[in-house]
Amino acid sequence: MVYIHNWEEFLQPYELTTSEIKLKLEGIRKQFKQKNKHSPIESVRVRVKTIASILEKSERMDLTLDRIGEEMYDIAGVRITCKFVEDIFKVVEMLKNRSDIDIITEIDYITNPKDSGYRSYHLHGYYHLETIDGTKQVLFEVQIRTMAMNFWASIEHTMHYKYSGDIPENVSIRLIKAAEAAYALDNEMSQIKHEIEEAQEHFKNRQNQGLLY
Ligand code: 0O2
Repeated sequence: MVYIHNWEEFLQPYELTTSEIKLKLEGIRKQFKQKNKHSPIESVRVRVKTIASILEKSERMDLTLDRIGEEMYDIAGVRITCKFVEDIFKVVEMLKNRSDIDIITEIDYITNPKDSGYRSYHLHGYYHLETIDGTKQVLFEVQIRTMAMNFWASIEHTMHYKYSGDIPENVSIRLIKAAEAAYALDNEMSQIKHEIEEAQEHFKNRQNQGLLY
């Protein structure tokens, strides 16, 4: 059992990390809006794992205190939702190119969904947190998904609690089908967006050629 003498002190870097990342990502969204451009980031939610959950996971992973900071990558969690699937990959590139973050792992559950039907893009990385004792590398996880994927994941997560992790087979099958339906909706929305953009481009070109008034 991991013993932490001062939880407030232990959790503070994670609290600061999530707050700073949220502020910065929301700043990016505002910049896109100010320029009248589509923002790949629709919303940002953050959470720091509860003490009970950290203790439960450290038991399960058989972690000692010194290894928690190195191996428990989701104490600081960031969830970014996007309107379109293609936005997810833009956000991944944006995060990889930041100088205040080092990405160490990426898991693409969009191209390779989990057996449950779960889709999302996960990144694990270190955030360079400025503290009074210098820069601290704080491990964090970011989950990037569309609004439809997020809707599905939140319902499925609730089901896990309802059935204490043992979802009946018929419900699991319906959830897998629902995940496919959500993905089909995502693809349809991307297609519609693409067609609207093409029509707008065509209209602009005709206007520039003086064919439209
Ligand atoms: P919460 O409450 O969202 O934090 P582990 O982190 O060890 O439990 P693992 O296998 O190391 O799990 O990582 P994985 O599978 O990438 O899962 C990490 C997180 O992704 C989960 O955290 C969920 O948030 C989400 N996730 C993964 N698979 C599913 C799924 O099938 N359904 C839903 N709804 N979410 C999923 P936690 O700690 O499980 O939950």
